[in-house]
Amino acid sequence: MTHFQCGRYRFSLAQPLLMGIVNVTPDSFSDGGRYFSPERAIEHGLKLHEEGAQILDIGGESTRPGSLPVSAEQEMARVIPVLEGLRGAGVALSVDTMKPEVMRAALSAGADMINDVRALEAPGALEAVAGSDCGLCLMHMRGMPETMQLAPTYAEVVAEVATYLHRRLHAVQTAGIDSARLLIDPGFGFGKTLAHNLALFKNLPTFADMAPVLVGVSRKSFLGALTGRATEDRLLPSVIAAVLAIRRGAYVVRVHDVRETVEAIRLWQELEGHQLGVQA
Ligand code: 9MG
Repeated sequence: MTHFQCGRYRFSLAQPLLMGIVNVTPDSFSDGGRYFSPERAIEHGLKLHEEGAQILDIGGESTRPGSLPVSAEQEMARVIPVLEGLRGAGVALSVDTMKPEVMRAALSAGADMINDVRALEAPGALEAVAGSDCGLCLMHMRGMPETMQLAPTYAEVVAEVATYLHRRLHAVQTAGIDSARLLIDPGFGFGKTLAHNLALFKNLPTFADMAPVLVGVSRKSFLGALTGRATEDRLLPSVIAAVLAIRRGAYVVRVHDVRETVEAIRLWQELEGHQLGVQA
């Protein structure tokens, strides 16, 4: 495979991509709900695009540990105006949702990609996306956001996550979806302890051998556990982790701080002459 098919866009797999986070939730994880109004979210998305994001990930339901679900209507009311406002901006638009109704509405409003932390497991999700050419991210999550961090356990985390993602890739391809549309994601922080996250990070090349990989570690609590830094003070750990993820084979990094991450990736590529997928 040479490219990632993502709605109106066809991205080469030869260079990593930056996905900028546009949360449209009142309690959102690390930006304190600062972009909750559609106008502010659109402005923020335009800024992230100018800074170098090739994809914007718009989310109307928090997936932070302990968060409660919202209705499909509420989620659509948050996401669709932002999607419409950014549609002409020349950037690929992803919608972060687990709900088939929201997927359908988002695709009708022009979304290029669906980022599903449930890997299209909800009844009707596969059917909602099958007829389009949108990009898809299939993420591993153990449990659901409300309870996933209570006591996550695995006998062998890397093998279990890899087996799950293999199964989901198979199910999605069996439904007739072209593999050029698919990304996989081990789901850092989604039902994982610090030790699980570290094992998954170390083994990113295993996942990169299966399909192009998306990694989301930006400002996450496991970076706080490793550095002692509070959420608002995790820029440096987030940027370093993004560069290391790419170095270990990640294709897309999902980040809050696009400008700094772009700079760090460029510097790393200049200094080491590394291309995508090359490890130490
Ligand atoms: C929505 N969301 C929050 N964190 C994420 C992550 O790590 N990966 C993906 N695909 N989505 C995420």
